[in-house]
Amino acid sequence: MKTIFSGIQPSGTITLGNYIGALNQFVQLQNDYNCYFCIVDQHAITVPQDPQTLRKNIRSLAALYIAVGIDPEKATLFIQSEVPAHAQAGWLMQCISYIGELERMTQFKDKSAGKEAVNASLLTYPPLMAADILLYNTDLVPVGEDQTQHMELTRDLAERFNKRYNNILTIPEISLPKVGARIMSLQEPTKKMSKSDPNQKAYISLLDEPAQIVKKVKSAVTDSEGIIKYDKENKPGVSNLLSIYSILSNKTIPELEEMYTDKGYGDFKADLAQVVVNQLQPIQDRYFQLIESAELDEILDLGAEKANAVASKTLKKMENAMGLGRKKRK
Ligand code: ATP
Ligand code: LTN
Repeated sequence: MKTIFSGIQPSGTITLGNYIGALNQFVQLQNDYNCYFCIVDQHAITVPQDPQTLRKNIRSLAALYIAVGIDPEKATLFIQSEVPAHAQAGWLMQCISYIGELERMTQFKDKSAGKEAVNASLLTYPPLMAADILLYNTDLVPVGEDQTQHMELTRDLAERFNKRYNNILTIPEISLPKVGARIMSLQEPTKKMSKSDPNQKAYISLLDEPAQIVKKVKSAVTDSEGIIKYDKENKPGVSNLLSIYSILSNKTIPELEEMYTDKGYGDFKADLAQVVVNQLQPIQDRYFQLIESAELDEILDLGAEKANAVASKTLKKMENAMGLGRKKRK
């Protein structure tokens, strides 16, 4: 069975974009692959985080993974900082990375732009991501479009390691979702929906209450044409809403266009809001059962244990190949 690894940062409450672009794929994939899903808290601290909020977000993300349908019997769910091999292998990966290639990453350029003091970890974020993936002999990494460049670097680092030391690392492939790889902001539909957007009206979080969802969908930016038609270029707002509607309702976009030929944006948005509320209701119910439960801790303890067993083995192999420490006496 092939292996999948993916991670989400606990940098806020996950959005409908994360759900459609990432989590929803994870739920499908867990049936056919040996899956590792990680809460990458060490990546989250590459930008300032309030410690109490971070703790809350880590637990909340864990509960949401389960609430959307990740089955801990099928997939291994764990917190990155609870498996020490990640930081250790991250260091090894840094030792074979060049500053030049790290400075070329667009995420580094975006996140460091205009800042006076830039954390070194923002630069060394990709070698840690490479370590996450390579520790599990991963074949496939399901992510959204924005992670393509990091994935190319991960493959380069693995190939470099294999050439320089020993052929021990599996070279992973990226897997992009066929639909919904990029859900757009409700307020600026030419920009990606993002959980760290300062404008809360720009995204729907998986934990928004029904009244908030109705309000956010109602105030989503559209256009003055009043026609419900998919046209990404000229009608980015309506097209984004149609994509969300289509993915959540299993109706095709032409079917939806047909359904709303004689109706206006008001009816369309009211129905869409209801579809979102209905989709999120069972997720939220499950979330609130889990969030304070001992069951969640058991899942995460077991996940860390399973991840640790695999990751520490690969780490040992890497250290041996690089000549670190001492050779064990027989
Ligand atoms: P942040 O705002 O903190 O940068 P984010 O919302 O962009 O976070 P990440 O934690 O970086 O989310 O990403 C988690 C996963 O969700 C990744 O695989 C990413 O590619 C995917 N993803 C994020 N935003 C979207 C979106 N708008 N549409 C589709 N997929 C997305
Ligand atoms: N960089 C990713 C999060 C991430 C990740 C990973 C994704 C960290 N390590 C390993 C896949 C595999 C992001 O910002 N979405």
